[in-house]
Amino acid sequence: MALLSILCFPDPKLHTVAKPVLAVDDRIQTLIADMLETMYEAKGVGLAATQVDVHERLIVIDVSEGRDTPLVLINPQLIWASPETHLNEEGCLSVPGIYDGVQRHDCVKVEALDAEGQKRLIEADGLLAVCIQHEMDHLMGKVFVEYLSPLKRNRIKTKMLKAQREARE
Ligand code: K1U
Ligand code: ZN
Repeated sequence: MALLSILCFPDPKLHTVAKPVLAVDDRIQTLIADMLETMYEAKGVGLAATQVDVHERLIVIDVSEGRDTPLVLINPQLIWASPETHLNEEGCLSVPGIYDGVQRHDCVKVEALDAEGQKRLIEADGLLAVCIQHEMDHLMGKVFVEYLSPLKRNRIKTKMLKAQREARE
């Protein structure tokens, strides 16, 4: 297994729209293992392939207390979203240290392939529903800060660029 580098906002590669996974083969199994290791090491609850510069529709999630219940979604399709929404505090491993409120559907139903290539229906609420919506946005090239006002987004962009410049010095 290997730790992967996570792209940081405002890297333009985060805006790439991911293509479907064509086959759940050894390459994808290795990518799943590496993404899970990277997500656990970064203490995240989710990670989209986009964030590790792989532009294919693959997400890993683990919202369990014990950090021992990984969920793998390949080629996820949103098939239903509740009309009820809530403002949820979100973070992002690609925008470290920034947390803000995003309006999300309370419940979602998603169809996807699992790590074995089997079709599954996932019915989610709570943090899992929020995380699935956040990760599916990544696959569409959308970062959560794009839901914030232009003023907030620009402040975050300036802060991130400064932190990246200082880290290089
Ligand atoms: O996609 C990512 O960057 C991972 C992201 C997923 C996410 C968390 C919370 C709401 C929406 C999406 C994170 O893991 S952020 C950091 C985190 O560990 C966390 C944040 C809030 C609650 C629980 C964990
Ligand atoms: Zn994110």
